[in-house]
Amino acid sequence: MSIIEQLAENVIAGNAAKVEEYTQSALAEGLAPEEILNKGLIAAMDVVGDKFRNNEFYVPEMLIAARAMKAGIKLLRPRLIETGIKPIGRFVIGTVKGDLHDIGKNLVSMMMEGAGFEVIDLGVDVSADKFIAAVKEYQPHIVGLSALLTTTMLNMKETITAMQATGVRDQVKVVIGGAPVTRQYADEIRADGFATDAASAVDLAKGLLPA
Ligand code: B1M
Repeated sequence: MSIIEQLAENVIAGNAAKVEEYTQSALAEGLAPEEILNKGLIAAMDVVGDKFRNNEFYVPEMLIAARAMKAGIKLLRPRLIETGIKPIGRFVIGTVKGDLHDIGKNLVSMMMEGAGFEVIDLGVDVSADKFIAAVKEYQPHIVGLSALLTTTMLNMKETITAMQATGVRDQVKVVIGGAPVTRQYADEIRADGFATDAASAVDLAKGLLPA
């Protein structure tokens, strides 16, 4: 098995220490950081996403794999910046105002990073104003809103309405998700998309990028 294949296997298995080891060996052998990222880390997270969709993996396995992937990304990041590799898109994400749940949001964030997005994670309890300021500052392609409570879900609407009022809504795509969120709600508040889990959030986001 090649180093890259071993790296991918260990991401899928969620073995962060081995992922660090193989990422370092791959760099030491002179492999391009972009190749290590695409054929090792991202390819592995694609497999993880497929396994999740097929019910072979559940949330814990996906979280562990995503953490292992992050261990590799951490080592690659400075080298990727040096080589000037471009992310496939920029994604701002946060849990909406009043809501402190971040496990699902972090999972979406990690899977997006694994798919090659540059991710700006605003954290939890993010007000509409903070989302708007982030759109102005980072000019993302997509903004992701997460909510776990039926009460805070209403702040997704408030955020989109405030984005409209300040004129930034048309600059970005807005996707929403979280346990209480439904397609009907997404349509009602005029979000551009809705995803039930982290793997489908990646597919959704990729499909919303400009051609
Ligand atoms: Co809270 N909580 N909680 N909680 N909590 C729920 C959500 C609840 C359903 C439990 C219950 O009553 N059965 C309930 C909500 C009821 C409702 O509104 N209908 C609830 C409640 C009531 C509360 C408090 C109000 C409790 C209290 O204090 N009285 C309080 C609120 C605090 C606040 O936010 N202001 C509260 C607090 C907490 C803890 C702090 C203790 C903790 C959060 C810790 C943390 O996140 N750091 C917590 C937890 C852990 C839960 C449960 C048990 C688990 C949530 C979770 O992490 N799931 C939850 C019950 C449950 O869901 N079984 C519950 C795992 C995670 C991977 O899934 O977040 O759904 P999930 O994310 C998925 C998808 O939803 C989707 O992808 C993710 C990965 O597949 N997704 C997106 C999520 N965001 C997305 C964004 C996207 C796309 C997809 O695009 C942008």
